[in-house]
Amino acid sequence: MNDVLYSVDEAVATITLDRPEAMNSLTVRAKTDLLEALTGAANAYAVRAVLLTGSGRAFCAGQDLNEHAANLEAGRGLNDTVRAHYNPIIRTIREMGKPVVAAVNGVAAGAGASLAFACDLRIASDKAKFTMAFTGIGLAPDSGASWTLQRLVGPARATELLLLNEPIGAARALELGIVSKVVPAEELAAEARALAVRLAQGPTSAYAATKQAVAYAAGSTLEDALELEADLQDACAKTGDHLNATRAFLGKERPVFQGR
Ligand code: T3D
Repeated sequence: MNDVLYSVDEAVATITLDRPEAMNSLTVRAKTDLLEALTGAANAYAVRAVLLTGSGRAFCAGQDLNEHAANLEAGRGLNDTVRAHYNPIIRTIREMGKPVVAAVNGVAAGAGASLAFACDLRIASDKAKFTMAFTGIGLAPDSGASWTLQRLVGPARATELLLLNEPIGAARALELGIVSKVVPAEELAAEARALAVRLAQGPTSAYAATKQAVAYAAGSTLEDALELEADLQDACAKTGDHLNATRAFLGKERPVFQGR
């Protein structure tokens, strides 16, 4: 991988977008690397949580507009990058049975904002900024922003943010519920890592079931959601983590989760 750093420690896979000179904007190579890293983390038994962040002063400025312009000028349009690259990246984040934390260290624009929205939790530096960017260059939302943002802030606010494309600072993002915590820039790496490690030490199967239940319920009837919850709960009840945690509770001990 050239444009993404990948490391695993304490069962946390840290994925860092690493094109700081271009604000971690996404070329085909960067998107291919990111998908490879996410797929590797999703499939690795030893990984129980994922931390996604950016090098330098940006989280991710979205599509690399130099590459994009070259495609337009050559008559290739978007060169199918939405279906070929962005969609699989977002699906991999949403569907992996492990929590994904975004440490938003700076600006998150366009598909870069969408990437953050797709994660399960977002913690931001006080220097972070979200800008939808799409309409700024005459495009509509992609990489799941039309789906994720309205689930974070509601349809009216999501429409406003996407149409008006006004930058939102970290404090406003916290008010709106786009991020769950804002910390001083110099504390972000440690805070986000502590959160990811905490999740990596948790009941991984129960977290996977929680992600699945919430995603399904967002588009289902109550009846269907109840049915899936019952199935998922049956599966969780069969895990060693559930048995051990129940015993630990009754023994007034702290549970130790093995992730299965
Ligand atoms: O194929 C497809 O396009 C379909 C998919 C689309 C998905 C999308 O993501 S569409 C949205 C694409 N992104 C944008 O429109 C964001 C463009 N960038 C900005 O609006 C601003 O640069 C930022 C708000 C991100 C940051 O502003 P600021 O003032 O902090 O920095 P800056 O001076 O504007 O940028 C610093 C450098 O990064 C600059 O390069 P230079 O002059 O130092 O050589 C700038 O050109 C470069 N940069 C920033 N964003 C991009 C970029 N280079 C390439 N692509 C970018 N997206």
